[in-house]
Amino acid sequence: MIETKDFFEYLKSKNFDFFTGVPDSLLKDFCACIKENCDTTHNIIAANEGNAVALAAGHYLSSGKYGVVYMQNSGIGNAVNPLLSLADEDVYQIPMLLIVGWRGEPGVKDEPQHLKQGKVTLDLFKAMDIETIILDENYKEQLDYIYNYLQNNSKPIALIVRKNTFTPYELKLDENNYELKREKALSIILNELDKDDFIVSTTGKTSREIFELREQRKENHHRDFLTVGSMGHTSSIALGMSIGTDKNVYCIDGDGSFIMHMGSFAIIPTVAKKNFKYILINNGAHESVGGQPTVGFNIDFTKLLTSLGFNKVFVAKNKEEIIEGVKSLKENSLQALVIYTKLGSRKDLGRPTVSPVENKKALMDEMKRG
Ligand SMILES: Cc1ncc(C[n+]2csc(CCOP(=O)(O)OP(=O)(O)O)c2C)c(N)n1
Repeated sequence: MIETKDFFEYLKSKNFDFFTGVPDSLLKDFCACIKENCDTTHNIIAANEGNAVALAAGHYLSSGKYGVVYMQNSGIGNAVNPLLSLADEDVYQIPMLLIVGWRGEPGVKDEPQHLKQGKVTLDLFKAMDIETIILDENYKEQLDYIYNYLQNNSKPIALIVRKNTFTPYELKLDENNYELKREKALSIILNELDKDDFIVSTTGKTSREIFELREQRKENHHRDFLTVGSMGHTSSIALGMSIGTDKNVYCIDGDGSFIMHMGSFAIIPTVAKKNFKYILINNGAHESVGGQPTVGFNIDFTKLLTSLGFNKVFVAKNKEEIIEGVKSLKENSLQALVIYTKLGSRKDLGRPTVSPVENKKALMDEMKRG
């Protein structure tokens, strides 16, 4: 294993002092170390990985310094466009260091949404003509090489990080004082929904908790679409689904996910039918991957969503308000319910035991039944 702080210090000694990216569970300790040792102008938690590449490019333009972009390999897709049409050597030739968590590495057990991404990760970089180095104990020599490479090659280079590479580094969580944890909020929502409602739930622990709550309630999973991957797209999946059915489709989103592809909310009110119901669980953090903060608590969702065309935004901070909020959502207009929750989840939280394809088939059969 690599001592996280030593790695970080060595990076700094090589003049890498601008960090940006989206947190990742596999890079949790490295991200925690950056967060604890950089101010908010030297570590920018970006909305998505493409934004992070663009931020690093901008930083290079003004300072001549190489930015460090951290991401899970799931985020490569978000980054491809600015990597190829901005930083690439055929375009602006902007050097930067990408640090990429390798979920789904072949031969290492992982969840279904990471398998294909893990298998093609090195090939994707190869196709983009970006050199990859797999981080190991010789990290000092590797970083020396990378620094020289960036000086001589004016293009990005990627350091790929395997599972369990970094030693633990504690993140001081930005705790809040809201009353309920996400799982409790979800269980209240499930109590209030009708039997024939559909749910599309977001990436990370929200979907895992909904799965387990259904098990506890001895209910099947046929009306829940668990968006295990494709972070930030839950609202668009729900929108597409709601257009094809008259049943209610409840999107249960997270603040990190909302922010990642916030642009979809400019479109939703222009096309959503009355059966599209939006619930946002706002804990001000990327809780599922270690609790790094988002700007979720800086956003006035009532102003934002009503200005985009939502008829009403209901804010809930306790059980009674959630119950009232779900009742309000059932009205015949485009509404959102924003629930403020505290951090934390069960240590023994499991993962869906139904495969994505089984989930999809059961849901589509249920749709046909109406
Ligand atoms: C494109 C992409 N980037 C990063 C991740 C890693 N990831 C999984 S869940 C998650 C946090 C989601 O935060 P939020 O929507 O606020 O939900 P919370 O975990 O707080 O419930 C992240 C960053 C991912 N799955 N996909």
